[in-house]
Amino acid sequence: MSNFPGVDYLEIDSLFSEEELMVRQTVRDFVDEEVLPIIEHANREEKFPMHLIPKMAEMGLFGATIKEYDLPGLNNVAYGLIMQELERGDSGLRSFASVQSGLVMYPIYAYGSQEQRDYWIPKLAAGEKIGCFGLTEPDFGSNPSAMRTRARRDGDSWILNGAKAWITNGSIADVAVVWAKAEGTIRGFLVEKDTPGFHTAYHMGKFSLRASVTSQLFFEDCRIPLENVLPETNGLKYPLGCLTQARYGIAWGVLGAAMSVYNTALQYTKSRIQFGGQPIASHQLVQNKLAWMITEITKGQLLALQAGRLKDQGKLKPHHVSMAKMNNCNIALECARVARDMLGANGVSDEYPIVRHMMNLESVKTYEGTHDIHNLIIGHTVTGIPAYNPPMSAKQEQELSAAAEAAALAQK
Ligand code: TGC
Ligand code: FAD
Repeated sequence: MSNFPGVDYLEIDSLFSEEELMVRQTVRDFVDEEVLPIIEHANREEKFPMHLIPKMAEMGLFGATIKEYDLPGLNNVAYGLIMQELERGDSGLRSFASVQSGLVMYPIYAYGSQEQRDYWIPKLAAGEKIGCFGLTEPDFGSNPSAMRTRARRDGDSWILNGAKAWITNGSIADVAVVWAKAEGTIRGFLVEKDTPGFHTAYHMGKFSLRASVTSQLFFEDCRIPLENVLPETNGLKYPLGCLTQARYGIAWGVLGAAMSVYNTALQYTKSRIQFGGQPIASHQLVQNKLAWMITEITKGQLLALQAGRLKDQGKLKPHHVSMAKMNNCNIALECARVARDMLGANGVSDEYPIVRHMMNLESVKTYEGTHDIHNLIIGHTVTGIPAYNPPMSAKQEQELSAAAEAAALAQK
């Protein structure tokens, strides 16, 4: 049974059903028993704990909201609580589950053929097969519409060329859901591990999400059979639709990391004695930090919960998810930074989970749409004016083309 007391300042537990609380407790126990004892080592060694995959699958953590194929068919709040508890362990573990469920099973389930679903969903749910999702490219992250990866039709196949960057699970995946420009539109392709011309490489030297595999994907004349195209995909809204699923899970997940750092800082400051024999928690400045953290976590819980209830009612919009993802990542990272400070030198040691969460959250704030991109999405919604790509002045255009000409001359 978990020792984690939970964080519930405002009786938010009273808003969860018995089933939701039971799911949370099951994953909470799993994280305490199986994840916390090994995670600092995995983080140091830059290794994803592969041995946890069968246990997570057995618990029904992959595709947990799907009702078919004997999957749990949980509601979205229970799904969110799973993400929260996994990320209390480590963002890498939650990332694995997010990608497998939200970015691989979801597009196959929502946009795939019956054959694709029947083949992949049970295997991915059982953890027998691992998936990854390739949207970002070396030159295009926030703006995937400019992607360079191309597919051209050749008889009964498509020929795929290009590269993807920063792909979670890339080098350990059996199947990559790859987004490419395919003769005038964006389509999703299921690229299997041993496809000739498909290679992967680890992103080395990450100081964040070290217990998660991140890779580059390369496609050189990869022949993809027609039956591996996701038939319902036709435009950018299909990959963006997958992001809405995963971003929703992140909005819950990061609360778990925030709870972990808050709880660690609370316990530490109540026992750490400085000046005059009093624990540092007795000082007003320290209490101010704890009060700020628990207030932000509580607001984040309410935001995630309302998003979950709306999702279950079919009313959740992508811009709602942007607010929850953006706010909750931001407050979780700020909680980790404040908690790091409250532990003094011990805050930078992996004897405590704080610095690991802090480094992880730097990535989580960036991936699935950066903090600023989500602000722009909210800004677009409230003003009706998209500000992603403001028009250039004539002077800026001249300067840019002069710089390009100078660079071309320098290369000659
Ligand atoms: P825009 O013209 O706004 O939209 C194109 C079409 O898509 C629709 N749409 C969405 N649909 C579903 N869900 C969403 N979230 C959607 N956002 C937009 C939109 O209605 C439109 O539909 P239609 O019918 O008119 O065609 O597209 P844009 O090119 O102007 O881009 C807007 C912008 C900047 C918001 C978008 O490109 C964006 O979200 N950029 C951020 C990219 C991003 O988040 N990448 C994440 C990569 S995956 C990842 O990080 C995984 S981490 C995994 C882990 O380890 O957990
Ligand atoms: P850029 O888009 O170059 O942005 C750089 C900075 O410019 C940011 O601060 C951004 O907010 C800002 N900026 C950009 N455009 C604007 C604008 N219009 N206005 C104001 N500011 C702007 N991708 C996948 O496809 N699949 C994965 O599985 C995946 N996993 C990842 C795992 C990790 C550990 C990391 C770090 C990333 C992962 N990503 C993945 C990539 C991630 O989605 C991108 O890093 C992210 O979308 C941002 O893109 P970028 O890094 O190219 O930054």
